[in-house]
Amino acid sequence: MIKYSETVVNALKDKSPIVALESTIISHGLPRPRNLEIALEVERIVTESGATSATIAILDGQIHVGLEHDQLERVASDENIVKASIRDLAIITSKKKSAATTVAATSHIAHLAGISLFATGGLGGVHREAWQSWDESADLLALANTPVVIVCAGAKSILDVSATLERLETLSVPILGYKTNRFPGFYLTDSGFELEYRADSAQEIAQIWRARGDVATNQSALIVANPVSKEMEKSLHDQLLQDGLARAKADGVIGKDVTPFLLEYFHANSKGESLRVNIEIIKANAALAAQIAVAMS
Ligand code: PSU
Ligand code: MN
Repeated sequence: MIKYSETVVNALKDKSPIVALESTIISHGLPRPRNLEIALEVERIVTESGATSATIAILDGQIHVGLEHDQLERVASDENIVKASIRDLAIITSKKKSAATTVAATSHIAHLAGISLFATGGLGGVHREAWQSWDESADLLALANTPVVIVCAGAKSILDVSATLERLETLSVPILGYKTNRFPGFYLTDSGFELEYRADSAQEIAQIWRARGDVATNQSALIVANPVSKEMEKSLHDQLLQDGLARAKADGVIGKDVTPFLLEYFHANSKGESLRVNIEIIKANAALAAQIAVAMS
């Protein structure tokens, strides 16, 4: 059911470290044509850090774990590629369509493939005014049900971060700040919320991962929250967020279009700042995920 790239097949055979990477960030989270360059660079960082990269996407109904260059190029350049979450997987494969996978769908497939490390940018979560819209990312439920270590820069700041943290607590999803006790805010180093626990090395994270099995709490994800080192200017961030949310409301943007719309709004209006930060985030997360994968193997 899954088609593995040659390098991923070999890494699985050798039981050597592998890092899964998502594709929605490429197709719906970063502007073309820079997205391809960035995706390649992120894969290179994983390799240089001693692990094998496995970018996950669906092409013509086939689930791919590890993409060849031309396949990655398709994901990056095809304007009609859809964003697929877990509920879409069987529909996309049956209809032989192509799709980029979200955090939820990517972690689901990574787990199916026997890969336990996953690097992304920012998690999905509870949207602002969710009490009216009921808009909660499927990433949350996936995190509760999928045993992968997910390295991210916290939840996207476009979200209701407080509500997202409450939901993660309810869903029993553990969070470790990497060298920090503050929950990162994606574009911002600090979302304004504290984390109870931190880890200061890849070895410590690997040890906590193993300890979960001993107490039978290894059915969920383990979130490693890695803050961006040079954040976006706070006043610019807050202004764009306010304007972007107002624009989304005025334009009637709903459902799975909300997140791509807001990310695109930031990219179009921040004079390159949101892109700079987003690139830094995914590169740093890929490198850290590879270090943890090495420590775990
Ligand atoms: N993080 C990024 N860029 C992105 C996303 C995350 O830096 O584009 C994507 C992920 O695929 C995540 C999705 O799963 O946004 C969340 O979408 P929604 O809020 O519709 O669940
Ligand atoms: Mn949603």
